[in-house]
Amino acid sequence: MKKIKVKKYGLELVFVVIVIAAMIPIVLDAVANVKNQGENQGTRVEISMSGFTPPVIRAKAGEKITIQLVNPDNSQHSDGGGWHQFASDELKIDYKLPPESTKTIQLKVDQPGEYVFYCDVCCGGKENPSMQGKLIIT
Ligand SMILES: [Cu+2]
Repeated sequence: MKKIKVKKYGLELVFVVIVIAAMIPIVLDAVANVKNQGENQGTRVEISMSGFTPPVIRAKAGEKITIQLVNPDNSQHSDGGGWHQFASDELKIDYKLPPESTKTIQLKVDQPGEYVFYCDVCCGGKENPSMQGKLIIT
């Protein structure tokens, strides 16, 4: 009789462990989100020899857009010396990033539409499709 009771308790324990294990990624994700919001680093955009990651940024018209530009390339790169750029003629912005640097910028775009941004200091410049990205304002 006692043995059966122990076995039942064991099954419940396994169930509880499974539920907790399933919740861990959800909780960690929520904690990470809160942390990111607190630091207000915005959308992370990496600019490297392979282009913009991600190449598309979406935002709402009239809202403050925070973008954290990250240039992971070092100055040993022969093409452009590791420098990259985040520029848009339509948005009238032109930021240049030294090798291995990070820069947080803020924008506000009132007019919905698609705005092309590019890097013109490496890899064939802005004519190279991979050195272009798009800011989509809805
Ligand atoms: Cu570049």
